[in-house]
Amino acid sequence: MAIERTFSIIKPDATRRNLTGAINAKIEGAGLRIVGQKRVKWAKADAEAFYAVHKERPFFNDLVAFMISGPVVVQVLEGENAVARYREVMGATNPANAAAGTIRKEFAESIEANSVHGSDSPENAKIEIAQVFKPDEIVG
Ligand code: RTP
Ligand code: MG
Repeated sequence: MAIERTFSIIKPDATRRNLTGAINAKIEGAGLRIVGQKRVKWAKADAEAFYAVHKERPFFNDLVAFMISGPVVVQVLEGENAVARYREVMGATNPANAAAGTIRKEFAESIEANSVHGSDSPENAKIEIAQVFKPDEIVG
């Protein structure tokens, strides 16, 4: 099995409640290595660019407002099958549907304020990582 990378965001609802460490413990406990990490405050243009794929969705404006409401922690995670593995660790988008033990089941407040983002494919992971990290900010 090839070592893969995925892109993660710890969202403003989680940084506000001081959950960065608890979420990182879940990530590391699942065998994923945090090979890049920085805490940033996104500008509106950053959030709009990142979520451009959702531009036509009814929740787009609310989502952008939420993502700039506080700091986020952006991360690169590395491990076997990292993209799918992290999606499992995160749980379903809506915490009401998330499995026991997942980040969203334990920590998410709502379908929007759902604590974390994770890339949905290896191709998108590469694009998202390149959007947010310089190569020398990732140390594998
Ligand atoms: P993510 O991209 O953040 O990992 O989450 P996801 O794939 O599970 O969800 P996606 O469908 O890509 O939606 C992106 C984010 O938009 C917010 N959302 N709000 N109000 C709503 O109905 C709604 N639906 C989605 C969530 O923050 C979701 O993670
Ligand atoms: Mg998504």
